[in-house]
Amino acid sequence: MKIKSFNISCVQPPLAIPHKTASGTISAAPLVLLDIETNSGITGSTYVFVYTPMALKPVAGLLADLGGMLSGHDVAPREVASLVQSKFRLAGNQGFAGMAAAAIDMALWDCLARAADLPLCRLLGALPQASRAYDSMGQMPPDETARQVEASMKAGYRAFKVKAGHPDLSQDEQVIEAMLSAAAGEDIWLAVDFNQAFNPVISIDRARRLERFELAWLEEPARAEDDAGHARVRAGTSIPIQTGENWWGVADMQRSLDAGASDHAMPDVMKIGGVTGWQDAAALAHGRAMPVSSHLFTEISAHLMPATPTAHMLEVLDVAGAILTDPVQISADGTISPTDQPGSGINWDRAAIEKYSA
Ligand code: SMN
Ligand code: MG
Repeated sequence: MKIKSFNISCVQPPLAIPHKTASGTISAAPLVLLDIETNSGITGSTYVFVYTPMALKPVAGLLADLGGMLSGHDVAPREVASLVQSKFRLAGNQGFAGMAAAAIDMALWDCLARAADLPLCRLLGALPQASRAYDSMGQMPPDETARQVEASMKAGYRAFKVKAGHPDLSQDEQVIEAMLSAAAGEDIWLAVDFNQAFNPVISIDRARRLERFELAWLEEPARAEDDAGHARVRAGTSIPIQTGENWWGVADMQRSLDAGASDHAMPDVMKIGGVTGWQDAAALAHGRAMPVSSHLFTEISAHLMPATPTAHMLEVLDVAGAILTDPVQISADGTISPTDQPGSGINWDRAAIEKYSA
């Protein structure tokens, strides 16, 4: 099967709830959609979430150039990944180049799964098992957060993550207390995300004040690239430390693990290098018996987690549901299953794409 052409489009569907973090607010989801047509009539599809509308054109432009370069090439994701990386060796494989490379990788794996008439998880040798999922919430006032928890619990969630890092720690404590009271009587799983907002000294002080809540993890308590800072916070609190959404490829992950930066690993399937990069990351974590949780990209992550030996939690923060015909659904037991049709769970709602075209 050979690559024939790339079809690229940019959309900005609104988020159901604007997502406020300690490092910025996201109210719409800037997505670059990629369809890779092959000479066998199979088309593989994916999207990349590029965080800011300013990234839409650069990533789409890189994909257009790469599409021309890859036309006629075999649908062999690992080989294509190393070829694309070689093209950006001098410029750098992070940022927009990394986003474009991951889009190609995910779309090629979607091609392979569709060509094999298999859900991606089965192509990777796994069964379509359900993953325990958590509802990932932005920063909201305590009462609004409580309302969200009640609504999510009705849908089936028993696990939540909230963006902490308010200017005043008491605000974080009030939000967490509101969540726990909204879930009163239920044994809920709760994690907190600082989104790189504090230096290690402040994070340690805040973490110690939050230990009474017995949180599942504290995420990004230092700058993403500050492995030593993460390790310092990890040594200063009993709360397990989570990080990884900003690892660009497994080399970043290796450095972080070598520094003892965290107890958990949370690769982002785009930034880690697509399905190919995820497989390498999953193996690295497996070697250290380190729990692996997903970041965004719920649809394809639902296929990757069953193929991840130390799979832990699946994040649900819906950025693409508005443009898909079968957005992921939480089950009554708080889990999410991969789609059981061929591919990685990406089927476009063309009318919605038109409507949200950016
Ligand atoms: C996050 C970061 C960026 C966009 C959305 C959400 C957050 C997470 O760090 O872990 O979900
Ligand atoms: Mg995070």
